[in-house]
Amino acid sequence: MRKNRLKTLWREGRPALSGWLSIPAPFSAEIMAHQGWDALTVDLQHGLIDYQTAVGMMTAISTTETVPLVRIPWLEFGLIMKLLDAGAYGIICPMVNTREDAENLVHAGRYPPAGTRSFGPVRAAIYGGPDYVENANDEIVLMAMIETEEALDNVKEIAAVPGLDGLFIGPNDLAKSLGRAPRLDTDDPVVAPAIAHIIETARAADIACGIFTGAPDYAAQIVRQGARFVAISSDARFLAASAADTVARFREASDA
Ligand code: 3PY
Ligand code: MG
Repeated sequence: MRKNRLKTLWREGRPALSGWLSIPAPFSAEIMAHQGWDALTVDLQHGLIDYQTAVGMMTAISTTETVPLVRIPWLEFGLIMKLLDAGAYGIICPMVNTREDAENLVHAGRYPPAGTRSFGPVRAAIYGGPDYVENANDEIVLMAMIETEEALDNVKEIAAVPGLDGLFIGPNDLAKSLGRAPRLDTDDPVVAPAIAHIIETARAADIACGIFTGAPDYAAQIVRQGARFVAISSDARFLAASAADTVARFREASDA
């Protein structure tokens, strides 16, 4: 089976860098896949992407060595199965609040005896290789999002669930849940220590910790703090920022 580069990086103690895809298009996914990210996360929660488009986007990503990941909309067994069958090499699951939620994520994402994933890797075996089914439980990455006060209270129990590869912090939802303003790359006196606590809890449980960030400087800082998976910005944000900058520079130059 094709190796999961995230697992290789983590074994070597190195961080993995993910891009984030919100635009529902295989071509924009292909452009992003050719920019050198370790992984790309297809966002089916807040991105504008449905299942069929996600399949085309993962096919586009697989023109490169970039690892295709998906964030699912919610903890839903059927959709996890279908996205893994379509070749996702990792699942990021929002709103994992309890040990039971994390156990359900593992059940959905692993073949028996570790879980209850149903057999049928239609595209996954083409992307991953003919020995996909024998090795999928070892290569597929499952990450639980910690983004509520309840999850924060239960984070040690969640991190201890066998078969879970990592935690992924949603800083906006976490801030909202803690009664603070949602913000990326935050230095909020309540949220920043909570983020540090989650990273430390993952480290103590010997699993990876990731976080969604807005900019490379903060992402590098949070890696120095111990994070092993950082997503930076998104395709839609890059497009908007670059277009806005070009328009502004033209206006400035033509007015001068
Ligand atoms: C959050 O900030 O809540 C997220 O889910 C980021 O992806
Ligand atoms: Mg969130």
